[in-house]
Amino acid sequence: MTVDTSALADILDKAQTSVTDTPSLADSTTFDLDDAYAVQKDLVSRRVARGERIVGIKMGFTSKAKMAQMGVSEVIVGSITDAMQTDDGGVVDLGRFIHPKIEPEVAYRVGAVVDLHDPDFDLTTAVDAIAPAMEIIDSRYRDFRFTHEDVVADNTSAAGFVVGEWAAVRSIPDAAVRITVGDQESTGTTAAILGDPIEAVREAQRMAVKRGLPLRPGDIILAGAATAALPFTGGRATTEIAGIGRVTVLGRLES
Ligand code: OOG
Ligand code: MG
Repeated sequence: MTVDTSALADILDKAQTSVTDTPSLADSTTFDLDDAYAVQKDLVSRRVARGERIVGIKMGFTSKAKMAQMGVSEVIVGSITDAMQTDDGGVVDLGRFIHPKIEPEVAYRVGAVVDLHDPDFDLTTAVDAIAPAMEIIDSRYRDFRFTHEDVVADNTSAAGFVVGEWAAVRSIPDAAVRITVGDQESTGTTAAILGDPIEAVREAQRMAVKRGLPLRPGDIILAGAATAALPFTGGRATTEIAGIGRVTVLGRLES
């Protein structure tokens, strides 16, 4: 049976734009991973049709902390857009989200035109900058309950992000990571991200080729959270990553 991926994208798009959760699609529909990436592609193209610009990709479930928190154990990839970005130190309107969580990320920047289809090409040689970052995830699924296929279809819960100051790319295989939101905190190390976050760039290359996602000069790659995500109901969220610095965002309910 063929799956109506457009109808599934419709459900997720409405959930996002109306800020209302939806039950897991997998509860009522059988669809495989290729279908899920087709739904994601449709969903992202609706955002682009509304004027958003794709500014990079995000990796998910690159750490055991995240896999354990969400019960999904395979690396996933999604797209991030300019509308999801808040400047470092800026204010994000939490009214845009259903039940946002925030997590620490390492961001890499693509520094050159890349040929993803050249088998000898190595994306790690083409990233020119690194920065501390945070991602706001906002699963469109009720209670963040989803299958691997569900979360891929939902563009990997992508909803917001903030990137700190870019610095020349450097190796941070085991740097301390600390995120605080009000009086909550999560700590870990960048080693939790596939042993070294640069491995997430390698994985990003493999997934971008496999799923047909472009990478252009200036694009951002989020390597995936090193710690479990924290609920973000308001106040200041700050992430500090040893050796690359800190990044902050203020969450406020404005709408
Ligand atoms: C899915 C997104 C996972 C990460 O950094 O591992 C992710 C979710 O947890 O809802 O962004
Ligand atoms: Mg993330």
